[in-house]
This record gives sequence, structure tokens and C-alpha cells, in this order.
Amino acid sequence: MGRFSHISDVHLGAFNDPYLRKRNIDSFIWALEKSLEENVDFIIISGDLFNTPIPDVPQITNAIKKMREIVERDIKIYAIYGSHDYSVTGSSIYSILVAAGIISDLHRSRENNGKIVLEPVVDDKTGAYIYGMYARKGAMESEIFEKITINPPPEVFKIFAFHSAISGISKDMQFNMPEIPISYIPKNMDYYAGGHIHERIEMDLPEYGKIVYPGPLFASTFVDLEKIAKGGSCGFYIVDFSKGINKIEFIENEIIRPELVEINANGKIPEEIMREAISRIEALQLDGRYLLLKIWGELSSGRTSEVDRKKLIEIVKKKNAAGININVSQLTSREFKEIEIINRNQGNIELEIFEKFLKQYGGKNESLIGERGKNIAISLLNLLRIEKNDNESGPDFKNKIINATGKIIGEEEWK
Ligand SMILES: [Mn+2]
Repeated sequence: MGRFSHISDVHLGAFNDPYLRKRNIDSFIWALEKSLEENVDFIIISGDLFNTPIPDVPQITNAIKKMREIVERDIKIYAIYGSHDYSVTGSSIYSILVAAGIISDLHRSRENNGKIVLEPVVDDKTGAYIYGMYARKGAMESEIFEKITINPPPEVFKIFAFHSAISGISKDMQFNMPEIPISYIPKNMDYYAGGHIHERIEMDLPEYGKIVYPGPLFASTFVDLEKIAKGGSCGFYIVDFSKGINKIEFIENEIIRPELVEINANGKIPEEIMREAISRIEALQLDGRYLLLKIWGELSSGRTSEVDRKKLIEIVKKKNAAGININVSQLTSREFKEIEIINRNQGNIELEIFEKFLKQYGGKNESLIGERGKNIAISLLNLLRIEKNDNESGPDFKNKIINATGKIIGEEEWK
């Protein structure tokens, strides 16, 4: 008999807005306390515990303290790297927590004849066999996924933790990231602890088993918040098992339910948008509530910047709202098409450019073309974005970048 919590996509450190940032961290502390109250034997976090490899440290200190408290009560926190936790330079809070013994990283592997054999972590309290497969940015883990093999004894309770979208089952609509074919996923597990997809999915798959994505514990983007505002749920799972699963329960996180105002801007001018936004905000009871304002569509004339966000924020403040988040990422203008480019997601523009460029590239080096070439290009670009830390020496920084470059390109190809 055993019981565990399955938490995913926490994204600690997400949001610039202090109100949302605190709700995000409080959600994690709540989930840990709830797990303690429910007497779980262990906790699994299936990736994206952090929003960036090194989030703002003072902001996350309370979350780390709570994790330590849990571990001191002899409850293990098992986890895998999510696409947001990992840094090619190896500098991440996640890796520090592993080194400090607060997180038990689940990914254990060894190579055998071109295969990658995943080794289990056997939970000492329950005897559960837990396997973990990490994620990398842009689903670069898929190359390794293809080669993994698992040989568990038949009689044990088996969990497979991963942080990837699976084709045909779970699509990453929000970040538009590549998917892993289901054939790469090891069969015959009792529980698949999924992460990465910001959507709650629970399904039984023949030959596999129970596949569960809790979705985000709270939220890390406007889209996540929008889903909650529209009545969607966020939270985590508590699972009871013996030889197989006995019970699965979703614990809903009710920390906030934002109010959503959506304005269709098609064929309107900025003054009309402002008038509509103000009258709709004025009609709301906003005391202590958080407002999401989404303005989308194509303005018939004028610039998107003429939608006066400062003024809207002032109005919402006067109504004692907890805050406001204005989203104009899908607002364009017929007159000023260039604005459309500015509003498009930066990552998508980069991907598009690399894709186009790779099609023109006439080189023979196979590792530099196709998906792999694209992944290498994106990873190198991300690497070059990293700035030197205040306390880091020049040569240390240089070595870190050179080593990471070697890892991205593949050491052999350097020689
Ligand atoms: Mn995530």
C-alpha cells in the first residue's frame, strides 16, 4: 500500500506581477502542506518546478524552506527536469536542490549497446519502482527517448515520470512544441506521471496504463489564467496504490478565480476599444478580484499602442481589484502591419527564421539539417542569451559557455 502526490508545472518564479507571483508560490506551499496532511509517502514533481533555471532567489526561498520541511518529515520529493528547469550551462536551482538532497532526481540511466537503459529509483517506504525521463528545451529529449529501454520486474508497482507532449494524446497548444511518438514511451507501467502539457488529462491507454497530466498547479501565463477564469480547474493528484492503482483523486487549487473581460477589436478604432473596456470594467464588482483583459482582433485604423493601458490600470485600481493583466498579443492593426510582427511570440519568430534558413542551407553535414539542426540553432541562440553573473569571473563565464556549446553540438563533432 502506498500513497503519493503528483504535482506538475509549478513554474515557481513566474509572473512579473507581484500578486500573481505570490499566488503561484503560495499554490506550491499549499500543495506540499496538503500532501503532508493527506499522509502521502512521497511526492512526484513531473517537471517545470521552476519557470526559469535560476529564478529570483528571494522570491522562492519560502518554497524551498517548505520543501526542506517535507524532506525532514521523511517524505521524498522525486522530480525530473522540465523544459523550464534545465540550463545548458548546468547552472540551475534544480541542480542545487538535487545536490542538497532536497530533490531526488529520478533520471538514472546507463548506455548499453546503443540503447539507454533507464534504472529505477526504488522508494524505500512503499517499494514502488519509479522511472524518470527528463526534458530539454524544444523537446530535444526525443533523441534520447527513442533509445530508452526499461526492464522492470513484473510484480512491482511501476511509475514512469516524464515531461513531454505525446502525439495523439496531448498537444502542447500553448507553446507549440514538438511531440514524442507514443512508441517511444515504455509500455506496461501502472502510472504515467506526465508533465509539460498545461491541461489536465487522465486516460487509460491499452498496453500502457493510466496516463495522467495534472496540468499546471496554478498558472504561469495569461493563457493558463484565462482557462481558470473560464471555469477550468488547476491542482494536483493524490494516488493510492497497492499492486495496481486503487484510487486517483484530483485536488483542486482554489487560490484565485480571475475575472475575464474579452474585447473583440475587429473593425474598431482604439477610442471605441477604450470606451467599451471602461464601461465593461465599471460594470464589474472587482473588490479583491484579479482582472484579465484580453483585447484581440484587427483594428480598422490607429495603432495598437493607442489602447491606453495605463488608464485602464488606473480604473481597475480605483475599483479595489487585486490587479489586472492586459493581453494584446493577438491585437493587430490594418494600418500598421509592422505591429503584428512585434506582437508575435519571439520564440515562434526564431523558429520560423531557422526553418526557412535550414531549407536553403545546402551543406552536407547531416547533423546540422532538419529537426536536429533546428534544435542546435535554437539551443545555441538560447545559450548566447545568457549573461555573466555579477560574481562570476570572465574566464569562468567563458569556459561555461564553451563547455555548454560542446554539449549542444556533440563533443565528437568538435574533434
Ligand atoms: Mn510547463
